[in-house]
Amino acid sequence: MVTEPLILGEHRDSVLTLWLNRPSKLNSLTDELLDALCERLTEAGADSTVGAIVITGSGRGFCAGQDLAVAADADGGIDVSRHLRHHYLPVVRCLRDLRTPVIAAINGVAAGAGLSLALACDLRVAAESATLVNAFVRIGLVPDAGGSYFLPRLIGLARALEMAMLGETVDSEQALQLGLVSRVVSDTELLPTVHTLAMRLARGPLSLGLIKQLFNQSLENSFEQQLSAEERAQVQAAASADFVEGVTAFLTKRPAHFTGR
Ligand code: LHQ
Repeated sequence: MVTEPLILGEHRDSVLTLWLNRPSKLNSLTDELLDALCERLTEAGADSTVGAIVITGSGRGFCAGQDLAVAADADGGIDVSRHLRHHYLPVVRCLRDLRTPVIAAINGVAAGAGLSLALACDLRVAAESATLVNAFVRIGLVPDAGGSYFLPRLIGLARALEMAMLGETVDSEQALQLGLVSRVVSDTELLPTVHTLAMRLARGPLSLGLIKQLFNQSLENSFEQQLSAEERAQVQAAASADFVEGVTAFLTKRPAHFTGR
């Protein structure tokens, strides 16, 4: 029997699009799928021809979180720590640590750890028909895979607690209002729109990676620590060929052509 790859990929225009690919189970997560995703992300981070990454889902769902039917281990129990430490956390850390920008193209339902995965990305664009569910509480769990970290930081404690404690389905319009996603587009326009956005990022300057790092650090840092971090990042940015190009382009009134160096 030919088995479908758990992750499908397309590398075009300096953009790597990755599809979580278990459509009959709404792309729910298995250890194997998470490991395959981690491998693709790590490879992409080391590939200078990949300027931006898009994560989306095959079929009608984005990702329904852990596959609850296969979570049980050989002895019938669920070793949650093992799943988290060895399979989920490497993916979430990778998404955060990558200099390459990552966009979640939320094409359908994002639930449980599937929502956490989307929250760990740098930008989120939703299709009109997409829904977001902090489903953990519905099955007696707590948000994991970074979900309890990202959600209050993205939408504030009060809204995050409501979403996590009630586990209600949030539609794309509500998600936009909450700030969970930054754009909503029609279902058919989702991938073309996100591809264009990703191409823009892929053609961006070296400072994009520094901006990602800086803003993520800012959530932990004091004001003084952040001022120092800004200075360090700016020194690096100002030493880049892209800065020279940006200033030259501005002064000669032409568009800048960045090379990511
Ligand atoms: C699924 C799933 C799924 C298996 C849909 N599993 N089959 C936990 C444990 C260990 C370590 C790490 O972390 C975690 C954290 C987690 O992520 S816990 C899981 C959190 N996710 C959920 O609780 C979501 C469960 N799914 C749902 O509530 C619904 O399926 C949603 C609201 C996502 C979508 O509803 P519908 O659009 O009505 O679709 P459906 O329910 O009919 O699902 C379609 C198929 O996908 C169906 O299979 P079938 O063979 O009957 O057609 C579902 O059983 C399957 N599926 N989610 N998480």
